[in-house]
Amino acid sequence: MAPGNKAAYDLPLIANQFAMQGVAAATKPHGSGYIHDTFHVENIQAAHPDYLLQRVNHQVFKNVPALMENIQLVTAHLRKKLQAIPGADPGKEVLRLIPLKDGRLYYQDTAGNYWRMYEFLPNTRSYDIVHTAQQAYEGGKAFGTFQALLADMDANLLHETIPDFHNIAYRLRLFREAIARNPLNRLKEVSKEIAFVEARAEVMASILKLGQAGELPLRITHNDTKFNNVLLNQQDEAQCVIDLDTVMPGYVAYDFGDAIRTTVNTAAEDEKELDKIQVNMNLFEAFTRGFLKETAGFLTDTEVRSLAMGCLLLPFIMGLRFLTDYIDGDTYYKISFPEHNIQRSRAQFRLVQKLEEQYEQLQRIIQDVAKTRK
Ligand code: GN1
Ligand code: MG
Repeated sequence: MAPGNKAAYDLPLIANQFAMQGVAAATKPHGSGYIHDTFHVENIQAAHPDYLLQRVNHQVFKNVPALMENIQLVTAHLRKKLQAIPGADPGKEVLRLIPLKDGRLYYQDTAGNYWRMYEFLPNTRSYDIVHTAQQAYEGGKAFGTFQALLADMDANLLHETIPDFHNIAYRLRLFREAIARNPLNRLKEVSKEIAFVEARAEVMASILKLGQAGELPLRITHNDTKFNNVLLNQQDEAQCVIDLDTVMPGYVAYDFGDAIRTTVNTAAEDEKELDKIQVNMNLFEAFTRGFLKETAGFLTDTEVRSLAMGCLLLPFIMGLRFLTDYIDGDTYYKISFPEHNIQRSRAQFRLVQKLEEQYEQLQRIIQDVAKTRK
């Protein structure tokens, strides 16, 4: 059965393994993630919260126990930090894992699927496309705060849930291996995209090189800062950063760049009509203001200078991964139609081009905002 199809699983039985309060009424598919299957569990008893039940994709996250340990550690750290901030509300601002009745962090069903549960955060919403400067600013603040709150966490405690996740040299190697295999004979359709990648392979390695040379500190980063991974409240104020699966050591430009990729794009991540893809510079400035408000105090000058490059690298790396998956026969991302991955890739590469045209401007805005914040 298709993943995401709720008929595929005995959801009431699975939900019942967890130490949830109240009584599960109904479950329905939730969200727009490309990796896991997520269900909203409604509670019959209004006094108790709703829940999110997730089937973890263990093809992608090969060590689920390690992944769950990370999430436990990160949420505990965030909760502790928020408790010390006057006015903060840890109950709303950090994800809460619901353990099994026996205390373990995940349930494994008879088919070998891994399941976990979170408390559902009511009256929140996420945006696949950002519309207002306020939303962008709040998103920047949320991811900046996330970065700041984790700055004193011991990175050695964390497992690397997907090694080399944003390592461009690794991604290029997988891409070239897929080209050599060409299992579905799709290369002939993607020659332009391959040329696009090769023309930029060198320059896109600049953040990695700076890091390897010791000029960029490794920090604990989120690594999946798609804008829809921050929940805003009804007033469009940032409330909670979600999707903590890839929290691990990384460079700050990765988080900034992935968030910008999904904030400034006037069209969908997988837009078919490429001319609809434009860069909204007002949203860029607003996100940057929010992000640097929380982080400029501790980022190094080299890190601040690397942020603009992150804005090119992250859409490039996503386009590259979509393209690789297309060549490989769509084994990684969920797709809704056969050309979905190549359409996603083309949309991301168009966004790279648009951001390249604005590079000087991005850099100038970042520098101006950083100056007023330091
Ligand atoms: C995946 O599952 P989701 O949608 O949060 C992917 C990210 C990509 C994103 C592209 C573990 O995230 O790296 O940026 O799709 N996550 C993983 O939209 O590969
Ligand atoms: Mg994710």
